Amino acid sequence: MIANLRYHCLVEVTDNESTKILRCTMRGKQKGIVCGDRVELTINEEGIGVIESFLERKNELARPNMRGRKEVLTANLDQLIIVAAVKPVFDPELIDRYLATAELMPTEIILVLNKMDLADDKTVRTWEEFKNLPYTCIETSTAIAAHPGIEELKSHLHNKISVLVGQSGVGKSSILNSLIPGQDIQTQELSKALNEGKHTTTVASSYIINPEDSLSGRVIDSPGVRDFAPPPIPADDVAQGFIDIRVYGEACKFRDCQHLREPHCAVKVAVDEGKISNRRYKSYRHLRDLMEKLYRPY
Ligand SMILES: Nc1nc2c(ncn2[C@@H]2O[C@H](COP(=O)(O)OP(=O)(O)OP(=O)(O)O)[C@@H](O)[C@H]2O)c(=O)[nH]1
Ligand SMILES: [Mg+2]
Ligand SMILES: [Zn+2]
Repeated sequence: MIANLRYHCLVEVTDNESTKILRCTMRGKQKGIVCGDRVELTINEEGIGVIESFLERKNELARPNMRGRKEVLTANLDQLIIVAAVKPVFDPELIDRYLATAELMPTEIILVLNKMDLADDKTVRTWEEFKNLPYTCIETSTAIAAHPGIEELKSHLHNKISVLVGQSGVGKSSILNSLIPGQDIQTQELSKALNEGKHTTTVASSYIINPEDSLSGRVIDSPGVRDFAPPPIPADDVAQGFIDIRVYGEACKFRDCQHLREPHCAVKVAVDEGKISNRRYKSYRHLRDLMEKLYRPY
């Protein structure tokens, strides 16, 4: 499924080696399908597809909705490309939340710092902390003609379904335009978008990097967010989403240590010694607090 446009959706259909995009209607239960879903459909007399069902999902990218329930954004992903930038604002805690979500799905992760042409020292220092984590980190700029970092990013997309996520205005759609020249995906000047308080990309849509090369990979562009969190989970599971806390936590005295006030906590020691950044530890505490409020075990 390429995109759910609310009243209909676009589905990529392949038969006998040829691939086309079919406009389909959904009924009742199928309204919940999301970009990345695999669907079964029939074609009616007018040549319009009707979604009959969707197949079981390998994984889901989800977040809490306004009522604190799980809302699925996209499905069946191999990789999350978490995009950050100095403008509109560099928000490392948001990156931590995407990282935790990806670790818990689980899925592979790439971190991108876009708008390197604008980067300042403070942002670069915090970015260095992320580079100390065991993730692929790529620095890009779509504003510089040579598009630094884009070829490197492309080399990680082969044969995978990846999704671009991050704050509104960090340049997700611009990155996709650099990856697939000629697609002309809509992007918007920040001042305009922010003044009108709206996001340029409004629905998640999937693109093939190179239609001639079936192994080139696919990338889903998704609408930007202001705020993000993993879907509701027990607070005690949050540590699993922080790879540094998870690794140091193996040496804690208590197997179920939550790294809060327990004695002989290896995570607290690692934070004191600067091996885990204090900022990451704070993100962990905040996300735990949030999940304590959101998660209802029924
Ligand atoms: N200086 C600079 N500006 C950039 C860069 N990449 C993108 N921009 C600009 O940032 C603005 C927002 O880019 P978009 O690609 O629309 O951002 P987005 O993340 O897709 O935003 P949403 O669709 O709202 O989530 C546009 O004006 C782009 O031209 C970059 O590397 N450097
Ligand atoms: Mg966009
Ligand atoms: Zn501990």
